[in-house]
Amino acid sequence: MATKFSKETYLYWYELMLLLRRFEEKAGQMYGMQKIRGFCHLYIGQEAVAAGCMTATKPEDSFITAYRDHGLAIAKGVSAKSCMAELYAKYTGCSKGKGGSMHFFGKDVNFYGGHGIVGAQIGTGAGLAFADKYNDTDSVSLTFFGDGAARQGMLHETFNMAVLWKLPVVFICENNNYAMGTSVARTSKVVDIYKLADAYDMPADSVDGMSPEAVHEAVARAVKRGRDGEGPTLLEIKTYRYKGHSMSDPAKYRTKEEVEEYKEKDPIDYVLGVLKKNKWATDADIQAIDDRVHQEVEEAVKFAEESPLPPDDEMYKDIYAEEGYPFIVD
Ligand SMILES: Cc1ncc(C[n+]2csc(CCOP(=O)(O)OP(=O)(O)O)c2C)c(N)n1
Repeated sequence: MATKFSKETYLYWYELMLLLRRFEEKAGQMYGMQKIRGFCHLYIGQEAVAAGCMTATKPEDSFITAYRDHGLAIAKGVSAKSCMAELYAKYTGCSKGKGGSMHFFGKDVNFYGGHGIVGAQIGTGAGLAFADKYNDTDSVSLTFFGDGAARQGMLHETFNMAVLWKLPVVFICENNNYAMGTSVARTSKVVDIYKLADAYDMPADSVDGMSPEAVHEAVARAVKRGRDGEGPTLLEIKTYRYKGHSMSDPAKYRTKEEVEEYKEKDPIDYVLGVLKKNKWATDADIQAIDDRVHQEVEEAVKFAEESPLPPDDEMYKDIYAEEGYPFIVD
């Protein structure tokens, strides 16, 4: 079987996507047991986006996304342990237990969140790219958002400035067909989101988000434009979430057949098929990967269970960047 990528790349994709899937399945299970509370938006089904973006970028490149952030955070290198602890609101979490599911963060690995206001991170992502350009680094900002966020004013203002200033940013719309229960077609007459770039004279592409290969190729092209000083690109990556919008979504706005149709194209099954057809992994090799992933997730749960809650005085920390602000003296 002819493949575009190496054995090592497919093995990496398989293990990464399996880790994201198993982490989230476990998170869903723990949510059902009320170990995890509050908001929780699962990424299951969208893993090929994270996989393709990882192999097409360098560790120095930054990622910033919305609240459906577990997959991208773990892919970028925020540990499964600190992510699970964050879901449990524990002090050892990646945001000290104060952010929860929607606010994962890992500055040391250039993961800049985790944002709950739909569309807000689009401007911040362009800001990261501005900093890269200003500091004359070689890095690019990957700024992710959903199809619902594509209808926000923030996107349009940011696209305009990013093109004008030739910022090294790749705007990635993870189009999973729905914004909560609202389909793309119900939010605008323009259903091909990549076409929004035309208004700003920005290059754009529509990408198969169930294929890590297609994601890698499109992101690599866009990242190269950013590094070469040619400015931003918009990628509309067509993907699908198998689960509801959040944990409390009966998903009545779509049919079971539609969900099954996408599961047929599951990226983890696909990559496993490539590994098997090329005899790049024996059953024992696959089992070893599955065991490793299982162990990492189990250790993450144990770590979260055994970690302490944040101390009370933590409530007043990390609110303002400047010590003592807003300088109220009594
Ligand atoms: C400014 C703003 N308006 C509304 C909401 C409520 N809200 C939370 S998620 C969501 C849907 C966004 O969907 P999309 O951008 O497609 O992302 P997806 O959930 O598909 O990943 C909405 C409207 C919000 N958080 N922020």
